[in-house]
Amino acid sequence: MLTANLKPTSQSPLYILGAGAIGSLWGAYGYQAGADIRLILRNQQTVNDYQQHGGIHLISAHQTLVSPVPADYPQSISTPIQNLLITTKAPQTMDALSAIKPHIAEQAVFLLLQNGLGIADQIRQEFPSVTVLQGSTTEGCYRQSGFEFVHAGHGHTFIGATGGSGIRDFNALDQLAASLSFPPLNVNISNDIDAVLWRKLAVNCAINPLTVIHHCRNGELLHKPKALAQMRQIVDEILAVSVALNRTHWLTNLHEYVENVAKTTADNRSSMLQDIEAGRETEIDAITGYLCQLAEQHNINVPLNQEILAEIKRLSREAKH
Ligand code: KPL
Repeated sequence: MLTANLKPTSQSPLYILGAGAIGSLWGAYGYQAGADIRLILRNQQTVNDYQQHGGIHLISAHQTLVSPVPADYPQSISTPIQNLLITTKAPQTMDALSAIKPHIAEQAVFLLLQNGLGIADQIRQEFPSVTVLQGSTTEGCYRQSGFEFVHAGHGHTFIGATGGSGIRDFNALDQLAASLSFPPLNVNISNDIDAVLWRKLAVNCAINPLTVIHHCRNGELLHKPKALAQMRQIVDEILAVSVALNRTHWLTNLHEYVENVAKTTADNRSSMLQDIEAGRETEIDAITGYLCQLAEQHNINVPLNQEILAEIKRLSREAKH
């Protein structure tokens, strides 16, 4: 049962772990809406740099918002963390959480908003008394530099309780969605968040690594015959895994869905392409790696996804040198 409310109040602020594009988007609009928000940055030096910069600068079509959202680093947190929005990249999540572990309230509520799957289960194992909710967003936002972000396109955000969370209290979820809908952001609840997350996984498996391999923007994948054929094979392999998992009702028109995301985000450089170009670790393990692991457990062949997993790991090692 969901007992706590992930609602920013003066007694329990909304902490945001991971001040990348999505965390900063919620931080900036939440601050503008008057919510009590605190960013958790990596260390004291990052907080100093952030304060010198004057906060988050969020550029959109109409304006540049400057939001001096209060920021902490793990050792400076002074109130127990009851409400936590986690927007770190998947591979950094467990380390970031372990740095703030002493401050996490026993009955805290976490909302995980990131690409990839598999992290929620790791969090539940490490923090068994915490309620872990999950979400998926198609808000388009990217980092221009340091603490400057561009809100490039409006999208949809769904949150919900996954099958594994055991939560049934949809009223509390509704309130939570409303309390995170800082204008112009719009958060809705999904009664089938597992399906939303699985479809997003398919999008990320079929688009992100291929933009790295073909070194192109999302939309260009549709105009390169080899890339388009690979996209379709990746989705076919996901369909085979879904059938083995009995998740066929999640998959209506999956090919069209994935291709449509490539079309509507045509000018985007995928997050994985940006990670590789910046020499950062990618989310491949939580995306294609997660799929390959499930496939192995169910004896399903996913040769192209396996090949792509190995290739991205190789390119990622190369990019770091
Ligand atoms: O989620 C994305 C990402 O880049 O991580 C997509 C939907 C592919 C948009 O670029």
